[in-house]
Amino acid sequence: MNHEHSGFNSKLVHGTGAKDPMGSVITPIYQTSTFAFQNADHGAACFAGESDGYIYTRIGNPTIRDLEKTVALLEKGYDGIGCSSGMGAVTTVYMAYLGSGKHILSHNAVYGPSRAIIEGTFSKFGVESTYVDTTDLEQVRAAIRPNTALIYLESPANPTIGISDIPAICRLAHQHNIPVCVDNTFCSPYLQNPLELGADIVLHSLTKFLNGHADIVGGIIVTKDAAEYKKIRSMMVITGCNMDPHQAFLTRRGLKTLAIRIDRAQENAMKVARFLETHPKVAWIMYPGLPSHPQYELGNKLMKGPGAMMSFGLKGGLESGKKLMDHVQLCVLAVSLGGIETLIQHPASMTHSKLSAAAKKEGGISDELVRLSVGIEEAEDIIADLEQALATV
Ligand code: LCS
Repeated sequence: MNHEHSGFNSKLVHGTGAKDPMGSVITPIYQTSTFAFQNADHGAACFAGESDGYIYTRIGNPTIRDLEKTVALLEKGYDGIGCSSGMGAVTTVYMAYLGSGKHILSHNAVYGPSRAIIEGTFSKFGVESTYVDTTDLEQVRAAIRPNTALIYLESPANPTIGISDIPAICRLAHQHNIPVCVDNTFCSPYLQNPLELGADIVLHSLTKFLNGHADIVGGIIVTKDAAEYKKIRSMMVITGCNMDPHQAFLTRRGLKTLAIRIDRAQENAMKVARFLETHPKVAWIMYPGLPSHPQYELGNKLMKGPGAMMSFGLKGGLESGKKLMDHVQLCVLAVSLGGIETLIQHPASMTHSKLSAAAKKEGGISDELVRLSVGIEEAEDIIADLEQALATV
């Protein structure tokens, strides 16, 4: 059965509905680097794109294809491209659209390495860049240049949780024939579909919500149309940013419970956010489910739920934040996010530490900012843990 018109959970469980030739209910791990051709003509036809047979795992593999097609279905896109990691996906998109003399326009609070690789590496090959606060449409409008070749958004952004007006930015970009790519890692396709909101490309760090169990690193790109797909896929293949079949198998398994995990985690997150908002030691909090979030209305329009990510600052700044992080017992002091366990970390000294002091300042990645990824434990236990750790501050 084709699941194009099935509900979200049915798509998660059954994917494209393609049947395994051996009757295996779960798509098996095709742990092979290469595939035998039926004969010389078949081999030539596979390379010419005239047969859809498999050739070599860097180019394509049935376990990886199952994941790619399922995520494309969830993101309502043309097709998916699995990558070695989220950064593999980000870099593949950059490589496909940028080059000497071209310009990228992006948010000043994207995941640290997504900016650091542009300023530290792509700049060496003549790529220009501008980082603005894309939650302000006027800043985006003012930063577009004749050579802008890609607008790259992250919404909600890591780690400030700022929400950008994806439809308005896409309309503006398309007036200038500029493609828009959205990193949808913080939402997952369960909460937001950027392609439906007007974007041309969407990508994810699969390491986070889509796999959800903190046991793989992976990435994926989904495009709206065939031309973008071919362009990006050939870049992934030639740079060797491909997934591994075992990594794809685990991700496909984790993906089946995406919606029930997110439902549970965001229910917890709402309770944790309300607790932190009224705590006397908390100076500020950014969570899309709280009316105090500056883009609360916009978030409600673009996202089906507020998600499980939040950032906050304590009175007393960094020293207070360090005390909190050193005293949590149930929450784990670790980077990454979107897993079943609650994780706490300090972006300025951890995930975003490679950015210059100026870049951190303009992106609002202050020393006092602590980021929390709320898991699926009992909300009462998470709150009790934060409460006892806050008591030490
Ligand atoms: N995009 C976003 C929004 C991310 O948060 C990350 C990783 C990536 C891309 C890159 O994905 P990866 O290569 O790690 O699969 N974010 C991390 C974080 O906030 N803590 O640790 C990793």
